Amino acid sequence: MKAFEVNFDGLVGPTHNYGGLSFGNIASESNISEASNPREAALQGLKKMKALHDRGFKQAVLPPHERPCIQTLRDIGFAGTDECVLSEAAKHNRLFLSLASSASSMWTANAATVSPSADTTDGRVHFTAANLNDKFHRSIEHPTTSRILASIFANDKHFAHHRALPAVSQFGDEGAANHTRLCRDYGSPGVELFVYGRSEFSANRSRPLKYPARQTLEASEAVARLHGLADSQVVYAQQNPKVIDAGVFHNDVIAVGNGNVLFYHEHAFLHTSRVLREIDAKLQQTQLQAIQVKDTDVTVSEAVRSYLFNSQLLSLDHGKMALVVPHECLENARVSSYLDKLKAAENPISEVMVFDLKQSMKNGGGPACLRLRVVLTEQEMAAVAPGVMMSDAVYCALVDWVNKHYRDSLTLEDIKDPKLLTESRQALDELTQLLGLGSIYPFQQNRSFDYEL
Ligand code: SUG
Repeated sequence: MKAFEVNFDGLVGPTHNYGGLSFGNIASESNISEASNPREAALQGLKKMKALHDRGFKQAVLPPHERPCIQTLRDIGFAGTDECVLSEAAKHNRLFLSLASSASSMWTANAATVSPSADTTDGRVHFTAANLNDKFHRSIEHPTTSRILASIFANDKHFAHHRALPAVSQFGDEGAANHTRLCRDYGSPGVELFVYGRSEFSANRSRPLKYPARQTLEASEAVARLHGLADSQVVYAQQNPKVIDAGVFHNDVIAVGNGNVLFYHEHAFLHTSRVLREIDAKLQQTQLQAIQVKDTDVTVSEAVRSYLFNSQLLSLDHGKMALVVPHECLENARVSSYLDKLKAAENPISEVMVFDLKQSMKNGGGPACLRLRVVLTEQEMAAVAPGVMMSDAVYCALVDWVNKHYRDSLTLEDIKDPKLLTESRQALDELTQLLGLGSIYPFQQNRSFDYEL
């Protein structure tokens, strides 16, 4: 069956800001409280989507979440009108306001884990929203994520939605940031590689010492079970605890896969040769092409600063691939010269595409973080809500919408202002109409949603 990879990029929200909330994510911690530019952030993301759409890649958009999330502040005891909740929370502890206001839903690689229909026992595309349990500001995303995914992929015949895993650290799940699919072509059964940082219930005690390992083996196994993946199609690999301690908070900061290619740093995994052998043995009708980057070419710290591996690896014609990297990769001479070498060498990567995503990078999110990959057949694609698919018209409408509603400078002080809440809600309400999504935000129904599938 012919299938395509569709990249669903997160649209940056009108309250994009730098909260410094992600311990273990060096960029997030370093840019705390710096003024952000939400308009520029959204336009940078849209420019990448449009450029990839223009090149013939299938591109779609996921809407941002409402921030500040008033419901979160109500959940921790602030009451009264929305304006009251906002000002009381800010007065009590600015951190609460910051936690309820993070830009983090824009990194849709963390929205969910997705298994294509070619891999699942019931022949449907399976989605499990990520509980993002390691960080409070991210743990509040999954109810809205689930509503958004359910409204875009609203067809039981083709799509199965699972609620997020239990909200405890033992089942910490970071979604597609720790999951890669390798295959001969998108429509044939693939191998799903789940990368975890620690195990809670097994005898394996290796884990990082400084920073948290967000993804557990138990969460990865639970997602594979929910999606109906056969053992013969799944590989579990442990992230090297030392790289987590060096700032690799998600596996997609140190490795990326596409088709039969795995592009990774030599220190990315524990027991690397065993992992590669298992992937290769489980791949059907093709062989794994492993492209290993040596520490002597690019160190882990250079990889973390440049986000070389937080790239999108996209299939071109004739088995070739393009690597979509952030501009930071050109700013580091060694990474830049490695990329020249990579293009010239004997391997499928023949092109490097560079994008300016600085507003996202300052929070630790590169090109790969900004997109959720969904492999779909033609029939499945026809069942997707059409308004979210990128087109020239959708791009123009979204750019106009951003220019109309977004500010060009924002700090936490501005987020306290109830005027911004009203402004953002107006913008998001208009957006759901523009994308044809119906009511996905609590404020649109004037009540809080209790999430139910
Ligand atoms: O979870 N940053 C995100 C970045 C996510 C990147 N995604 C992937 N690697 N797939 C995180 O650490 C920072 C928000 C703040 O500090 O305001 C933040 O949540």
